[in-house]
Amino acid sequence: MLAACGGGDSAPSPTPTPTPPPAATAPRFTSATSASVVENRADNFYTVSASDPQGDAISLAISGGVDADKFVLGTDGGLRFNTPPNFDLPIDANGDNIYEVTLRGSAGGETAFLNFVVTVTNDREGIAVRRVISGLGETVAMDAMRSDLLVADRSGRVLVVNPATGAIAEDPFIRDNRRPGEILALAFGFPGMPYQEGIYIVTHSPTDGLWLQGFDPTQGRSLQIRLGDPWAERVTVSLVAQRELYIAIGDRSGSNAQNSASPYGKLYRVSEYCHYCYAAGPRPARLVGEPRLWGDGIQMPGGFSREADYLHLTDRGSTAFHELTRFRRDWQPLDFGWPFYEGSSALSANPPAIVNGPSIVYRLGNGRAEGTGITAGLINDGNFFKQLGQSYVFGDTRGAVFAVDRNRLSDGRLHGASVIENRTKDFAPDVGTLDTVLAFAQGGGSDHFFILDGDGEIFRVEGQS
Ligand SMILES: [Ca+2]
Ligand SMILES: [Ca+2]
Ligand SMILES: [Ca+2]
Ligand SMILES: [Ca+2]
Repeated sequence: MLAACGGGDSAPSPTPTPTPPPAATAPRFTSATSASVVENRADNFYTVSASDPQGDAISLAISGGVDADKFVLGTDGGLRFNTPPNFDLPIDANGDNIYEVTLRGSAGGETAFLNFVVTVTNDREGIAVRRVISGLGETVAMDAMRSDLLVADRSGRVLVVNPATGAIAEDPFIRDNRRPGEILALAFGFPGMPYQEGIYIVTHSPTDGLWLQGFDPTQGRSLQIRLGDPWAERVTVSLVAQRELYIAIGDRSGSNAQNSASPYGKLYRVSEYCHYCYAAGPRPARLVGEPRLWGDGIQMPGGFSREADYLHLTDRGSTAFHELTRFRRDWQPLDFGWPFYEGSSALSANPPAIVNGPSIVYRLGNGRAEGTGITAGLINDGNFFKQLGQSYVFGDTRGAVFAVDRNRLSDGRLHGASVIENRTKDFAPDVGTLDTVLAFAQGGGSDHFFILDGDGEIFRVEGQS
C-alpha cells in the first residue's frame, strides 16, 4: 500500500533486513541526576553508581561542569563538597545555590557522562526570632536602657518598652520638657554615672533647627544644645553612647560635608560635663559638655556599632555603595570621604589627603548582598550568642539581615559582597515580617538581642540549642 501511495513508478524493493541496533557497550549511570542537601554538610551526600553491559570495571571521575572545583569524588563513588556549603553565602558559579558538576564513567575504552546538579537548602543554624512588640506605628530609632528598650516614633514620642511584658509607656518628663521637632536619633547615655545618665535625642524642626536634647527623668533635669540651623533636605542623624556621645549628621547632597562651618555631614563628640572642675560653689545642672567637631564626610548615617575603644559608623549610599567604617574613638582627624567617595567608588577629583576607608561595602540593589540602606548591628565575640560565632550581624532597610566574620572589620582591608552572608532566612520571625530594619539593640541579658522594624514591630533574636 505504501508503494501504491508513492505512485508505483518503480518496482517494489525487497523488504530490507533491519540492521540490529549496535550492541550497548558504554557504561550507564544508575544514580540520580540531582540531589538536595542542607547547608553545612561535610560528609558524602550522594553516591555515584554506574553499570557496564560487559561488566568491565568502571572508573568514575569529575570531568567538568561550572562548579566542578567545589566537589571531591571518593574512590568509592561518594561525592561531597570540598568545603561544607553555606546557603547564606553560596559559591556556585551563578550564586543560586544550585551547583553543577559533570561526572564521567569509563569502562572498556568507552565513556558516559552524567550532568549532576545539587541544590543547597537553608538551615536556620540555631537562630530563633520572635515578635515581642507590634503596633508602635512608624518607628525611627531604638536603644537599650537596662532591660527596657527606648523607642522613638515618627510622631515625636519617646517610648519605654518592656520587651518581656509588652508594656509600652511614653516618658512623660520628656514629653513635657522637650523642644518640638522630629526625633531623628536616640540613645541611652552614660549609664550609672550620677550626673550624666540620661536619655538623649537629636531633633530637627524646619523652624527650630537641629538640637541635641538630654533628659534625666529621675532627677528632673534636662539639657538642650543647638547643633545647627534648619535644613531643607531630609536630615538623617545617628547617635551612640560609648563613654562619650557621638552624633553623626548626614548631608545627602554633599554640599556641606567637607565644610567645617556647617554641622551637616559631620561627626560630633560630646563628653560628660566636668562637674568636679568646680571646687566650690553650686555645680551647674548640666548633663554633658559642648559638642566638639570630631569628623566630616558623612552622607546618610545608618547607626553606629560599638566595640570597646572603637566605633563603626554605617553610611548609606545613593549611587553606588553602602559602607561601614571602623575608627578608634580618639582618632583625629576623621574623614569619612563623602562626597569624594561612596564606599570604594571615587566620585570626584581632588579628594582630601587622608580618608578613613571603609571595612565593608556593598552595592545598592536587591541582589543577594545588596540593599537600600545599611543599618548598624552588633559585634559578637563568640561568648555572646554562640550560634552567631565571631560575627558582625547587621541589617538593611530593605528587610535583610547580613553577617560577616567580625575579623573582617579590623584586618585593615576593604571587603565586599564576597564575604557577606545574607541571613534573612535565618532571621525570619515567627509572626510578622522584617520590612525596614532600622536598629539593633542588646539589653536585658547577653543571650538575646532585639531588632526594630520601621513599621512598629520589635523582634527578639535568641539562640536555639
Ligand atoms: Ca550558613
Ligand atoms: Ca548555580
Ligand atoms: Ca542559614
Ligand atoms: Ca514589619
